[in-house]
Amino acid sequence: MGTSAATSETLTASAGPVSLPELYERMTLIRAFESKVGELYRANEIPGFVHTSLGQEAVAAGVCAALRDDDYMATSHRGHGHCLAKGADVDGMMAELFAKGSGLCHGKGGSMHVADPARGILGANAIVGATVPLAVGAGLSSKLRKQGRVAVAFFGEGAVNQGAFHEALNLAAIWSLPVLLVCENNLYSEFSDSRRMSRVPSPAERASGYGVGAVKVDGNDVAVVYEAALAAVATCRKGDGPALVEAETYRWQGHYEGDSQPYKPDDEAEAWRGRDPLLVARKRLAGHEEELDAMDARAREQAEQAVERALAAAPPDPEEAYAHVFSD
Ligand SMILES: Cc1ncc(C[n+]2csc(CCOP(=O)(O)OP(=O)(O)O)c2C)c(N)n1
Ligand SMILES: [Mg+2]
Repeated sequence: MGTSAATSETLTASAGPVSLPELYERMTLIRAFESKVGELYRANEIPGFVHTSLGQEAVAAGVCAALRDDDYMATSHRGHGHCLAKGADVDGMMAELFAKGSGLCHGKGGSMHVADPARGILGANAIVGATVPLAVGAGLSSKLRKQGRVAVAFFGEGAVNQGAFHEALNLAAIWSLPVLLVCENNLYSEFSDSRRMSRVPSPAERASGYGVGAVKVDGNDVAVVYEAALAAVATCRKGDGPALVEAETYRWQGHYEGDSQPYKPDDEAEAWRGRDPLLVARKRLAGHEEELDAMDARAREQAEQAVERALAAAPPDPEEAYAHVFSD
């Protein structure tokens, strides 16, 4: 596991079954999907709140590529990319955001509550820090049933100041659960600079207090994230979990779509745009520009079509207001 050693050659040859072009394809799909979502939200076409992860695509793509289809994943309010990377249907996701009956949750969840149990997606969740106990519960179930499934929790650096994170991490540690904690450190928690919220600058350092191994990686380099995730998932699968990966990244947009971000220094966003995860991957894949351009075009087309289908779809049937709401 390293922070800079991987190249497209070593990745294709040795890092794992998913190639760098495939990782790029997953990132460009997330980019296209969320760019479209942002545009439509600003045009008042999408109800509720929308939090995009533009600029953070490498974390979702790199981590989820290291997972099996039946592994569990829990995500936060900023979870579109994680769900798409874990295999959620693009049309079903888009329709869900538009609150249509054809949505993955029949239009009753929306952006912050997308779930797809068939793909191990336990759900997006707006309660900061809550993904960690959810994944720990799923990891415990996998361990007791001897299923070999790993449970991943995505959360932001703001969540590591929540009690739920610490309690759940401690339980996962003493029970050696197959749980991978992925902290997307994008520097901001709502409208505040997270670097002023703790004397401990790095969320990864918190893990050592619980006897849990952690790595901090460049979260804008999908090759690096993927390698770190493969190693951490292998640790969990072997029964030596949990593990924590801190991915250093940056959210390009505000906390939610519409936030004008007066709290960010002027030059910071520009500097991070120079580290655009798609550009970082393109540099590794120099010589394959045509192929990558075609992937970008296909992703944009897929997002466009998903929007058209969502707009044409019917809202949930009022007769079904109480269906899909409670579990048995
Ligand atoms: C328990 C709880 N406390 C507060 C909030 C309000 N809130 C929503 S998002 C957020 C910040 C989250 O920051 P971070 O964990 O870094 O995630 P990011 O938004 O950067 O992805 C807060 C405080 C909440 N939703 N849940
Ligand atoms: Mg954050």
